[in-house]
This record gives sequence, C-alpha cells and structure tokens, in this order.
Amino acid sequence: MTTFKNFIGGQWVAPASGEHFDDINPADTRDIVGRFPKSGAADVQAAVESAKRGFDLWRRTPAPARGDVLRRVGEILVARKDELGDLMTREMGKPVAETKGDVQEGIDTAFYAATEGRRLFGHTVPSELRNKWAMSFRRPIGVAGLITPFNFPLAIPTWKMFPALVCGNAVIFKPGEDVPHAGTVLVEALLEAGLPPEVIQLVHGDGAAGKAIVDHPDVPLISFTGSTETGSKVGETCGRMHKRLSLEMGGKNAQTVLDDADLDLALEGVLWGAFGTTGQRCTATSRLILQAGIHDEFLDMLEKRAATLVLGDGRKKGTDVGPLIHAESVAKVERYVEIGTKEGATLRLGGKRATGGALDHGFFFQPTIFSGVKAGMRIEQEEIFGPVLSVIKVKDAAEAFRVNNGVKYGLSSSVYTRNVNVAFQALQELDNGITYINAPTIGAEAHLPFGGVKATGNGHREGGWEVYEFYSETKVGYVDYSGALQRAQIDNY
Ligand code: UN1
Repeated sequence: MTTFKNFIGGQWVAPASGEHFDDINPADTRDIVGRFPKSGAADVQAAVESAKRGFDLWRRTPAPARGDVLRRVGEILVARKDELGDLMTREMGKPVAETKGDVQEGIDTAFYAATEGRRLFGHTVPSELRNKWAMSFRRPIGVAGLITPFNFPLAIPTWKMFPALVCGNAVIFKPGEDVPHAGTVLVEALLEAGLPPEVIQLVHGDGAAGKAIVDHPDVPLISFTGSTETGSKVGETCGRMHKRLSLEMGGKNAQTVLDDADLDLALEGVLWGAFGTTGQRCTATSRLILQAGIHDEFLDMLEKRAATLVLGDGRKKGTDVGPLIHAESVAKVERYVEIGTKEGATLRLGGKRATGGALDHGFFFQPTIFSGVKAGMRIEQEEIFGPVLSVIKVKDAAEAFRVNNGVKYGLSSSVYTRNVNVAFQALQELDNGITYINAPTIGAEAHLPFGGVKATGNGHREGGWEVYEFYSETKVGYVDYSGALQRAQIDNY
C-alpha cells in the first residue's frame, strides 16, 4: 500500500508525528486507497514558514503570469479528467459521472481564474483637486489557509485555491481527510504547471491540522467549507485574531412544486437534488414542499421512481447512488430516521442501510422519503447530509415561501411553476443565496457567486468575481503632481 506525504517547504515530506491514517473506499471498506499523514501544529509551522517565502516571490510575479499557471493547470485537469474521476469515486463514492462533473467545475474555475489574471480591476476616478490622480487597485494579502470537505474533492478546493493564487497569495491546503488522494493530485497538477513550490503547501490530516492552520498568527486569510458547528468555532478564532474569513456551511434546501408545475420535470429535479451525491451536498434537496392539489399524485410518482434508483459502487456502470462517506454518516442518518418516525412523520420509502451482496461491504443507505412532515419538526429543520427527503404539504405559494424561509439556513431553493409572476416573486421573497426556477437546488456554475445567507455563511461568496475581492485587499493610491500642498476638502471648497 502506498504511503503518501505532505508537501511542505518545496518537498514531499512525512508528518512530524510519523503517524498516518487510512483512506478507505466507502463502497468497499476492504479497499484501502493509501495511508496519509496525520499532521499537527509542527507540520503547519513548517508550512507557514515556507509559505511566507513563497508569498514573497509570488506576490511580485505579474498577475497575468500567475494566471498562465492556472491555465496550464486547467489543461492538465482536462488531460487527467477520466483518471481523476475514477480515483475520486474510489475514495468518496459518488458515481463517476458526478466526479467527472466535479473535475469539470475545477477546469472551468481554472480557465476563469487564468483570464482574471489579466483583469483584477481597480478603479481610476477623478480627484477633487487639480493635477492629482486617484485610483484603487488590488493587493494580495498573504498566506491563505484553505480547509475543504469531502463531497466535492476537486471543485471546492479549486474555488478557493485558484482565485487565492491569481490574486498573489500563497496557500496552505488541508483537504478533507476522506479525500486526501484528490487533494494530492491537485497539488501535483499545480507543481507540474509551474507553480513555484513554496507557494503551495499540502497538509493532510483531521480537525487538529485544520485547527493549527486557523490558530496560526501568520495565516491572515481562512476559507472554510464544512459544518455550521465547526464554522462557528473557526469564526470565533478568526474574529479574535482579526482574520479575513469566508465560511460556506450547512443547508436545508427545499424544492417547491406548485399545482401548475410540469410534474415530470419536477420529478427529475427532486430525484437528482435529493439523492444525487447520496444527499451529501450542502445544496442537496432535503425538503420537498408540495402544493395540496398535486401532493398525492406527485408523492406517488416520486415514491415509484425513487424505489428504482440503483445503489452501488460509483465506478460500476448503471449505478445511480453511491455510498455515504463513512460509518458515522450512516449512524447519523439512522438517528434522523428514528427522530422523524418519533416526530410522527410517515416513512414512505427506505429508512434503512442498504444491504445484500456487494453492498454489505460499503456504507450504503436506502433513498428515504418521509411524508406528513410538519414545519418545525427536527427532520424539517436540521441538516442530515444523507439521502433523506422530508415532504411537506402546503395550500399555496405564500405558505410554501414561509416554509422555505422557516429554517436557520439559507443556501439554495427551487420552485417549479409555469406562472412567471410567481417565479419572480420567489426570486424576491426566498431567503437564499441561490434560487432556481424549474431546476433543482443543485447546479451552481463556476462563474456566478456561490453561497448562502443566515447560518449558511458569513456574507462572502465563492465563484464569480466576488471571490477575487475576498482574496485581495483594496488599496488606494493618490498621486499629486501639482507641486503644491493641496488639502483635500479644504482647498477645493
Ligand atoms: C456543495 O454542495 O458543497 O451547485 C457545493 C452544486 C455544485 C456545488 C455544490 N456545483 O450543487
């Protein structure tokens, strides 16, 4: 079995502790992908020292040249897409069509970032005074600590890393401990593309490694995607230390289907939204809000189709739904099935581990549907991160919007309707960072801002232009070429 290393100080190195953890295939726990470093504060210290040297070099590299490196990374990812899709499915389980889509998001992000190196716009504006120039421009910040989850092993790291790099920062990257192999390949691609070695540091490990990065005084920039609970702790530390922080956390996203909707279309949407990635997306559909007129008919259609979804190894042709990521996830989903049942919801489908044959070796869970769910129940309020869908009946669009908004999270929402007025009302009324009309709650594109309101985030966005503002600081320059002391707000008025 291969023992993998960290990348620190321009070299592949073993962790200071000498300890490792196993990277396990969740579809077949007998298959160990490799052993990866269990890193701690000593490794992070070495990574920060090196990254500071990397930053000094990189911040002076012209932004278009920084972008060129990202363009080459994009080309490498294109060439390695199939191989990457396969190894990502092996370590985290979702079907290869999805992992290849994940790689494609990384490719799109790379090419967007490459061209952004030729923009990084500031503003030139007129001065109040004669013979004086006024402008704003963007400066890099320093060492960025990036902490990412397992569910998008490539896309999410690239959303953070590529803009951070184009803006001229150095990066310390801690991939999710369930997907260290994908993280390693991404760093290999960056080095192959010509990124100066000390600009990137790869530190594997669990929460202890992540905490050491967040706690380090010389890492002024943190971007974290994960649970709201961990995000709150990260936020406390960053607040105390005056760090710039971007948080992407939980969701409890709803798809609403109104009486006038195209039901076949809405059915495809909810199947993909609720059970794609085994429900392990922060954008997953975990609530389905049905208007009374179509409630029974749609639930029937859904139950029938969901029962035919094929569970299995994501690397096998014909698999619709892969496994959950690990045993604790299975236990968590089981707990929520018990909670839903106790709360009085009706279990319509699933509710158990999926077993039999090859499934016995993995963390498979049956697609699960609860109907009769009332607003306010725990299964309606709390993020489950598994293939569990709660169905709520409402009388009209106004009630659907109230239910949609009645949770602490605010990532994405979806409304199926043919009524253009209602569609635009939804865009205006729903408290989410993203609202889809006649499309599921998942499917964000790389060149638009991604993120949520309320407990989902802290006001920042990934993707699109806005993320470049996060990874750079605005600086203003005034040049007075009058040869005289001109006093703003005094001499001019
Ligand atoms: C996430 O679930 O953490 O819109 C990110 C989507 C994907 C990204 C999801 N493009 O579902």
